[in-house]
Amino acid sequence: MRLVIAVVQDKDSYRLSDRLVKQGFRATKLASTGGFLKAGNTTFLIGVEESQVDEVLAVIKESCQARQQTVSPMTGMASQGESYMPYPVSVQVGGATVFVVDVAQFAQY
Ligand code: 2BA
Repeated sequence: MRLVIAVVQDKDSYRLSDRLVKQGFRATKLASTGGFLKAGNTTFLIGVEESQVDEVLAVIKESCQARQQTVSPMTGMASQGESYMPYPVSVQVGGATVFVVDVAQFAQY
């Protein structure tokens, strides 16, 4: 078994969870926060058989889009005492950031 962990933008989370359910995949959504932008995002935990990983990755890929996001000087980089950025910086936020990990054991009680 594999655990697919996908960090996606909040804007894409409804579409992704809808498609996962329609295609018969089980998933858990966690509210999360990006370390860099300090903005909310959504982390999906999706437990699947190894043979289903590619299908899940395809659903994630088609449900999530990359967007440009502007980091203002007082958020992200400058808010924690890091070097001051006097002007807004534009960064591209995925798509989705995906990890696929081996599951040593799976149980439901
Ligand atoms: P954030 O950490 O808020 O990062 C948002 C975007 O800011 C990133 O988009 C990237 O374009 C940029 N960025 C992040 N750290 C940077 C840095 N040190 N210098 C310059 N630019 C930086 P994505 O790479 O698409 O990441 C989107 C979100 O996925 C991240 O939000 C974070 O929540 C998660 N993520 C990305 N890589 C990760 C990793 N290796 N481990 C855990 N979570 C990760």
